[in-house]
Amino acid sequence: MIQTVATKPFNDQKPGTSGLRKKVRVFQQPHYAENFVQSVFDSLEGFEGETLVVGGDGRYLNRDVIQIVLKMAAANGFGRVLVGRGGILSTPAASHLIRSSGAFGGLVLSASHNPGGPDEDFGIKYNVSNGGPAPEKVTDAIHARTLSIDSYRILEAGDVDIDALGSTTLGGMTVEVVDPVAGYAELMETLFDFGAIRAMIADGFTLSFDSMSAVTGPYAVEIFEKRLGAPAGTVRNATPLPDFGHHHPDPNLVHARELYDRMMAPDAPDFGAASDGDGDRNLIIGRHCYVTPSDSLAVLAANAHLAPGYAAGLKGIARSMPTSGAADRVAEKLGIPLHETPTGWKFFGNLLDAGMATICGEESAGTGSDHVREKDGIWAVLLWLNILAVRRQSVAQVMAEHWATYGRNYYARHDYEGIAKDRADALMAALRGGLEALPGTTNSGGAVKAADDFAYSDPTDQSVSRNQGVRVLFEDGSRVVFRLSGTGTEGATLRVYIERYVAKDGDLGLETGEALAPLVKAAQEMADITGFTGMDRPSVIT
Ligand code: VG1
Ligand code: CO
Repeated sequence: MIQTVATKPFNDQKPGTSGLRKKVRVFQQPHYAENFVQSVFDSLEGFEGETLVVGGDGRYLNRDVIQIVLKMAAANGFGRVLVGRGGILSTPAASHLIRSSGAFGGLVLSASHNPGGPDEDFGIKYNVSNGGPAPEKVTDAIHARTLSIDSYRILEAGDVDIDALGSTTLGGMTVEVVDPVAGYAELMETLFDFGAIRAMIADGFTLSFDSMSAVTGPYAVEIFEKRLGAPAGTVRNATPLPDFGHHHPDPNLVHARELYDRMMAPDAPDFGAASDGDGDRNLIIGRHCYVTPSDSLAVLAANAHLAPGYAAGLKGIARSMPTSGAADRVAEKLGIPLHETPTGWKFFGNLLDAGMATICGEESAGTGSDHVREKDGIWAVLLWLNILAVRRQSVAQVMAEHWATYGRNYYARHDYEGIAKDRADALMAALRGGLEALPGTTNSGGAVKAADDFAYSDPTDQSVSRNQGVRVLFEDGSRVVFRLSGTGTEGATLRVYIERYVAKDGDLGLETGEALAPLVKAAQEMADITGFTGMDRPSVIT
């Protein structure tokens, strides 16, 4: 029986950079998840009888919210729901499943790189029929609906068994429990030369992949160990756990420290990588050679043609504004357009749909292509492996040649976490207020050439997104960018992105901290970070 349940709006359900993310305890309030799911459905038109995809990264609350979604989808008139077995679907696999099944859309349950568990984070994100995160006009409509909602519809029924493959019915709707890995692994085989990678591994090439007890475990074991022949144990922390084994599933130099240390050890494997909670991010570390995500994007774009799926070349490259300009130089050399978008994958969807870009990336360890409409961690690892298998070089050699060709963009991101929200807002307001006066002045970073608050006009639908981050550009091409995170669930996080370009005949072998020190100082001077936050150093440097 379909129940209509009376409810009241929650005033904190505005989707952020990537869906709605809150503490688990917030989601556990009566009606909280239901309100949001109903608000999503209420913002859509024409899904009667259509297919919805549901799955998540296995974190705490995943199974409970899946049952809610199934019963609400049935009560709202969907014809079919595809759910990953055990409630598991990595974000890129969900994107692929939406596309390959012709679904109307999907709900991805994840708080991505945020920790999981009863005291940690949960999230819900709606993806549209192209497989990508809902664009801003949809998330704005969802938010508006959360503020006026007064009831939701849910089927009164027992829980569906989501651990056994196959079909059942729920009210008038079909529920199909699908293998979360198979379709995705097959897609990967169409893009990359698995034979060449397998031969490289058989020849003694060694790799280590850290799934961080998050969603990529089953995908990585199937692909790297079973299909590519890497020895058992190549994939570490391979079982998705509801609390990620108390780890923070963010593949950066702080939280993937174990991998970093292994890759810097004398007996390091040839190649190391890690992914995040929901499998859309990637960290690449070669033997004794860390690769910044911005450089990784540039290298992948420059070499993508070596993989079968990209042999015809790229149509364009897109990167988020704070991502370094390393990819710009590759686009220039290839003679293809470079698009600069705001932070968040939702801005790449239109460019990919329009065939204006093939490869996209963000400095936050996200890279992907037009094979799906999300960033894709395992995809990036496979493209790296395919490139190494063809070039028969180490990661360090590939990087050295890349910089010798294009120059080097020294790059780091400094995060100041857990700032009181009003202090963070005051810092940004002061910075914005001083922008006009900056050009023509000189500080520790050098002479300021230009300063603005980034606004993006989507070339496909002319929609405009403003206030996407403050950028300060220096005469020598260096850059400092400031923005507040849109994925956190506690206080505010200030992100400061620092970049310095050194041409190919310059000093390419500096230590990053040393190369960027004057710009770090300039960031302090311009934003008075210590004055506003009381912090004299960042909490995380990546
Ligand atoms: C962060 C990253 C951004 C990324 C987003 C979602 O957003 O900076 O590049 O797209 O997380 O990634 P923010 O607003 O906190 O800076 V994921 O892997 O959490 O879906
Ligand atoms: Co993620």
